[in-house]
Amino acid sequence: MSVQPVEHIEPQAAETELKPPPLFKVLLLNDDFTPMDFVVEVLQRFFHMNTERAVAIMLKVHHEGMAVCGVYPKDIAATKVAQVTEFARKNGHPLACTMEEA
Ligand code: NFA
Repeated sequence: MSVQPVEHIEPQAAETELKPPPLFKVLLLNDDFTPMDFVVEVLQRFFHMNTERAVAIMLKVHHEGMAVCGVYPKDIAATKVAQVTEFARKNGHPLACTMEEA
């Protein structure tokens, strides 16, 4: 097998240039009904936070209306949103989880 000498490789055309994949913020939104303890459990279970950090993020959502739980590539962010939403609904809570480009 031969290796192409680097000086013979054309510079990439503008249209084919590789861009880093976009990242997405996963957000939790406040509501008046979801128990605080449940939100803390969500942050520990799906975002791998310790209790201290999970309580701090839960309180940020409670007081400020929303907070970022994590930043991920698009498919992983979408999976987190789906998992959190399913877990909340199965437990009878209206907790809202969304994503937006970082
Ligand atoms: N605001 C909710 C309550 O007082 C707690 C909550 C925090 C809900 C973060 C959703 C997100 N029970």
